This record gives sequence, C-alpha cells and structure tokens, in this order.
Amino acid sequence: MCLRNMGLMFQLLGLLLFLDFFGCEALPHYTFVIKKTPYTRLCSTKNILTVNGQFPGPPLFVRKGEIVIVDVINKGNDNMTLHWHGVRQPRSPWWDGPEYITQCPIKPGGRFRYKVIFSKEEGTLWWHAHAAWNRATVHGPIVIFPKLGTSYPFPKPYKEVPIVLGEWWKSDVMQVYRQLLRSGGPPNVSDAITINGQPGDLYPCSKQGTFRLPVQRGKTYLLRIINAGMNENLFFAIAQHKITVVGIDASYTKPLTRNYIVIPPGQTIDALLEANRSPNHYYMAARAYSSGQGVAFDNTTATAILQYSGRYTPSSSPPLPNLPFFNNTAASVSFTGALRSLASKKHPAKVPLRLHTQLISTISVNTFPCRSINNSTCQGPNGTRLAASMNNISFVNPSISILQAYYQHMIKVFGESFPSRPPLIFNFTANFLPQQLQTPMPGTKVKLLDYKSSVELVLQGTNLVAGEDHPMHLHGHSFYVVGWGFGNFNKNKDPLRFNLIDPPLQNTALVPKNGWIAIRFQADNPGVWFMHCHLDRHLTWGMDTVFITKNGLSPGAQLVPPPADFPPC
Ligand SMILES: *[C@@H]1O[C@H](CO)[C@@H](O)[C@H](O)[C@H]1NC(C)=O
Ligand SMILES: *[C@@H]1O[C@H](CO)[C@@H](O)[C@H](O)[C@H]1NC(C)=O
Ligand SMILES: *[C@@H]1O[C@H](CO)[C@@H](O)[C@H](O)[C@H]1NC(C)=O
Ligand SMILES: *[C@@H]1O[C@H](CO)[C@@H](O)[C@H](O)[C@H]1NC(C)=O
Ligand SMILES: *[C@@H]1O[C@H](CO)[C@@H](O)[C@H](O)[C@H]1NC(C)=O
Ligand SMILES: *[C@@H]1O[C@H](CO)[C@@H](O)[C@H](O)[C@H]1NC(C)=O
Ligand SMILES: *[C@@H]1O[C@H](CO)[C@@H](O)[C@H](O)[C@H]1NC(C)=O
Ligand SMILES: *[C@@H]1O[C@H](CO)[C@@H](O)[C@H](O)[C@H]1NC(C)=O
Ligand SMILES: *[C@@H]1O[C@H](CO)[C@@H](O)[C@H](O)[C@H]1NC(C)=O
Ligand SMILES: [Cu+2]
Repeated sequence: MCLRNMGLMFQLLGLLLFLDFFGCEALPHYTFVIKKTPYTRLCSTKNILTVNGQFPGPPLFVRKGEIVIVDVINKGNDNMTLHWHGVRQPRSPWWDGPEYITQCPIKPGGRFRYKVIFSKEEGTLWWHAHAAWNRATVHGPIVIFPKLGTSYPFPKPYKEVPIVLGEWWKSDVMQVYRQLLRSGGPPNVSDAITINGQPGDLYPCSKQGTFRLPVQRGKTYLLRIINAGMNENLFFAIAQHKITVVGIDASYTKPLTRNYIVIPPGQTIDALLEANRSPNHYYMAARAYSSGQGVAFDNTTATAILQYSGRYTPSSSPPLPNLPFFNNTAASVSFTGALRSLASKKHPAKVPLRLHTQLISTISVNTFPCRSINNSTCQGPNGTRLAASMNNISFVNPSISILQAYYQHMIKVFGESFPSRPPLIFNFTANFLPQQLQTPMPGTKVKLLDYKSSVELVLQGTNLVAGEDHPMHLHGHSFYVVGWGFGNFNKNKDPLRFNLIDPPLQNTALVPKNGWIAIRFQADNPGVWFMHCHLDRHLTWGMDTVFITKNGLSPGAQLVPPPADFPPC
C-alpha cells in the first residue's frame, strides 16, 4: 500500500517515515548522474558538468504536496550537493543541500538520496548544485502543478514552456572560481547569456542551436522563466509582445502585464504570453541589469525565437525587443515594486502582523587587506582582496556542516551571535564612505529563531566599495516583501507605508542599489536555513548568514532524524 496523496502524507509525516521504512516504492523517483559531458557553444567544445548529460538539466514534474526521491550519483571530479531552490522541506533540512550549511558534500564517486518534500509551493521553482560554482551547468526546472481536481487561478494555457536563463563561460567555470579565490579580484564575467542553454543568433556559431518556441496565433502560453545565471540580474522581453506575470517563486500573483521583466539569479517568474501579433518570427531576449558603477558584467544579449506557425514569409531578421538600459534601476523597481500576491480566497496572503523578532542587516561589498600568496598582489581595489558581508560579518564556511554540528550538540563550529542590528550606524547609502568602514569581520555566526516566531528582516544595501542590487535568497521559507525604498531605512516612517494586505511571497528578492527591502516570515520550519546573496561572487565572498529555527514542543514540530546515508566530511 502506498499513498499517492502527498498532501495527506505531509500531515502524517510520522507515518510517512514508517512507510519509507517498509520501502514505499510509489514515490516519484529520479536518478541524477553527475558527469562531464562535451558541449559546443561559441564555436568551441568543452566538457561541462551535467546531470544525465543534459544542459539545462532534466526538469522535475510534480504536483503540489508530493514527495520526490532523487538519487544523486557523483561521477564527476568535484564535490557536489543539490539544492531544491524554494522548496520548504518541512522539518527536513537534511535534504536542503548547501555545502557546509546543511550537509557535507557528496565526494567524487559518492552518492546521496535526496527527499524533496513539496508542501505549499505551486508554480515554478528550480534545482541547482550548491557546491563551489558548479551550479553554472548543474541546474534544471521544477514544475509544480496544482493538486488533482484543482486548477490554475487563470485560464488554462495552451502550452507550458520552461525558459531557463543562464550564463556560459568559454573556460571551465571551476577555473574561474579558483582564480576568483586566488586573485582576490572580481571574477571573469561570463562570455554569453543563454536561453535554454543557447546564446542565440547574436553570437558566433549559435544560429543552428538557437532556441525556438513555435506558437499558434490566438493561443496563450505559460512561460516558466528561471534565472539560473551566476552573477547577472537580467532584463527579459519579447519583441512586440507584452507578457502577464501570474506567479513568482511558486506563489501566485495578481496579473501584471508588462513589456519587460527583471529577474535576478534564483528567481522564477510564471508569465502568460498571448500569441496575438501578426505571424512572423520575433526575438525574445535577455540582457544584464547591472547597477554597480565600475562593476564588470557580461553585456551581451541572448536571443531565442518566437515562431508563429502558418504560411508566411518571416522578416529577414526578426525584430528585437527594447530592453531597458543596463543600469536602469528605475526600470527594475518599476517592475519589482508592482508585484502583488494574488491574495484570493483560495490563495490567501498570510502576512505576519504581530512581530516577535525585528532584525536589520546591512548587505555590503567589502575588502580585506591582501593575504598574499607567493608574493602575488591582490586584484581587488587598491591591491585589496574583495569580500562581502551581512551586518559586517563576512561569512566563513565551517569544516563540518552547521546542521550536523547543531543536531549533535558538537564542537562549537559556529557562534550564535549574528547581530540583530548593524554594529555601526552610518549613512549607508552615502555617495562616499570612509575606507575604514570597508573591512568586515570574518566569522561563522548564526541567528537563532524561536519556533513559530514572526520575523521581520530589513535588508539595507550599502555603498561600501560599490553599491549595487543584491538578490537575497532565504532557504526553507518564503517571505513577504512588505516594503522597499531608496536611501536608509527609517524605522519610524517607513513601516507606515508597508503593504500588509497583498505583498508578493518570494524566496529571492532584489534589494535595489542605494536602498532597502523589508521582508516578513513566520519561523515555522525547524532547521538550519542559509540566507545569502544569489550573485555567486557575493555568496563566495561572504554575503551570507544562517537562521536556525528551534524545535517546537510537539514531535510534529521538530526536525526529522538524519538519513542513514548522510555524507560525512
Ligand atoms: C580570465 O580572464 C583573463 C583576462 O581575459 C584571462 O587571462 C584568464 O585566463 C581568464 N581566466 C579564466 C579562468 O578563464
Ligand atoms: C559592452 O561590450 C562592448 C564590447 O562588446 C564594449 O565596447 C562596451 O564598452 C561594453 N559596454 C559596457 C557598458 O560595458
Ligand atoms: C548608466 O551608465 C551610463 C554610462 O554607460 C552613465 O552615463 C549613467 O550615469 C549611468 N546611470 C546610472 C543611473 O548610474
Ligand atoms: C616574497 O617576498 C619577500 C621579500 O621580497 C622575499 O624575501 C620572499 O622570498 C618572497 N617569497 C616568495 C614565496 O616568493
Ligand atoms: C607558490 O609557489 C610555489 C613555488 O613556485 C608553488 O609550488 C605553489 O603551488 C604556489 N602556491 C600557490 C597557492 O600558488
Ligand atoms: C583606493 O585608494 C584611493 C586613494 O587612497 C581612494 O581614493 C579610493 O577610494 C580607494 N578605493 C577603494 C575601493 O578603496
Ligand atoms: C546620506 O547620503 C546621501 C547621498 O550622498 C545624501 O543625499 C543624504 O543627505 C545623506 N543623509 C544623511 C542623513 O546625511
Ligand atoms: C566592521 O568591523 C571591523 C572590525 O571590527 C571594523 O574595523 C569596521 O569599521 C566595521 N565596519 C562596519 C561598517 O561596521
Ligand atoms: C570535498 O569535500 C571534502 C569533505 O568535506 C573536503 O575535505 C574536501 O576538501 C573537499 N574538496 C574540495 C576540492 O573542496
Ligand atoms: Cu549581492
């Protein structure tokens, strides 16, 4: 006997473990083999790390509330973990994935069985490697359909299409990563943006492979758009077509019709496209939104083709969409600031109103004095080594996972003193800031949260080194983005303007350059949950922290025990 109604299973988690023990075979089961696979892009062939030889990787298709088993077999030469981005994993951080936060990596030759537990999510998410920079090529979509007998809160689209945006380096991305660690300077920017793995017609040797989306006039298509890129926020648009956003991070939104969207790494956006123009070929395109002054970025444009069916002669070169200029912050906030959760009877917004914990954290790019290796100079500004921080703590990975250390009450591999406020108040968004403020403190500090406490966190950008937009991502929870603004957060004035009615529910949110956002969530998921900037250079430099939500009193409010095959360090 095997229950396929996972909504029920979720409620009966104790029973679920029992079923597992007796080898419940009916859970949807995937096998992901990590291996090097030759791929040709930009006129040359190189071996990239893939899952099952696919780039982008294979999609997971599930229904809301299901549990999926994914066996990961590491046949590559790098340490590996997988993360199910935006999946809550109730009480089960063992299978969340970030290396040295919730698990030690799966070593080359090793394997690990992930249990991916869907609960509230509905829409589009994605999975990706969470070890070093391997997620550049190890990622794929997660499509979460409504439960049987329920439907979308919009007319059923004719077809659904994942649109996976990514970044491609001509060199091995792990070399780029190692050079970043060694040099202390900024990473090499990617050589191409990709749409479903292809850079498109504006790049050499790409015409053959360009992704084409065939459409029939009069039909509506659901685009499941994912930014799987490493270091670039992106603008995305389709020539002469508007798209209507209906979901973000697997949570429904009020329909928002726009000429373009902005999507940072980590984010997923569901949007309806009506094929309502004259039959032709039209480019869809993605290009960086990069607000940091003097910050190098990949300024190329990826394209794919929207191709109407029927008999006609397409224009010799398809029209390109007008994308906002690369540093157009006004265009970015005009989109992100207009997002609202659907907040309907079936999909209510449950914004925490009575707060227990109020936190403010700066998010900064920083520098350390050069720690010279073989007398080489550091490539950061003025010979420094670039870093990043939250509340002036530059996060350092421990050598065993924080979850393991916490669960086993082991050696103190982390401190519990992540500050609730910036240690120093200054004009965070001033144009010029004194250099003394630029050096953070290295540390592995976490913030403890009481079970079911309601948390507000204000993320305040600073202009240390270089102000720019930061896509901040929280594991294990989605959060309501209740407010945002430019300048310094004002705790007396700004909360008066918060949207507590229908703010969007997200797992990743872009904090604008020269500004802040306020998010709220209920800490109702016991576990160890990473929070970090989803630009991988900032993640690597330490713009990260960890929330530990304590167990509640009843067994149903506590961590499930670790799996037997949990990889050791
Ligand atoms: C990074 O870019 C520099 C300059 O173009 C080049 O010399 C170097 O080989 C690149 N590094 C990697 C790992 O691609
Ligand atoms: C974009 O790249 C081109 C080279 O392809 C360069 O000439 C131009 O200055 C770059 N623009 C920006 C804003 O970096
Ligand atoms: C955007 O970049 C251009 C140069 O490419 C610059 O002139 C302009 O001031 C920048 N705008 C903002 C808002 O930083
Ligand atoms: C580094 O420089 C110092 C002083 O110039 C020199 O004595 C030392 O041998 C150098 N070390 C290496 C590893 O090159
Ligand atoms: C430092 O230099 C030595 C001798 O040239 C070399 O063997 C070693 O790999 C270098 N270390 C690094 C981290 O580059
Ligand atoms: C580099 O040094 C110069 C001169 O001291 C200073 O004006 C500038 O702000 C420094 N830049 C950074 C990023 O520290
Ligand atoms: C902070 O810096 C900004 C930008 O330079 C400036 O407009 C603002 O007046 C400053 N605020 C305070 C309180 O000094
Ligand atoms: C961060 O901490 C370092 C070391 O204590 C200190 O020098 C620096 O001024 C602090 N910066 C900020 C912005 O708090
Ligand atoms: C791979 O993971 C193991 C276990 O944590 C660690 O000891 C080793 O240094 C890692 N290797 C690399 C290349 O990071
Ligand atoms: Cu960032």
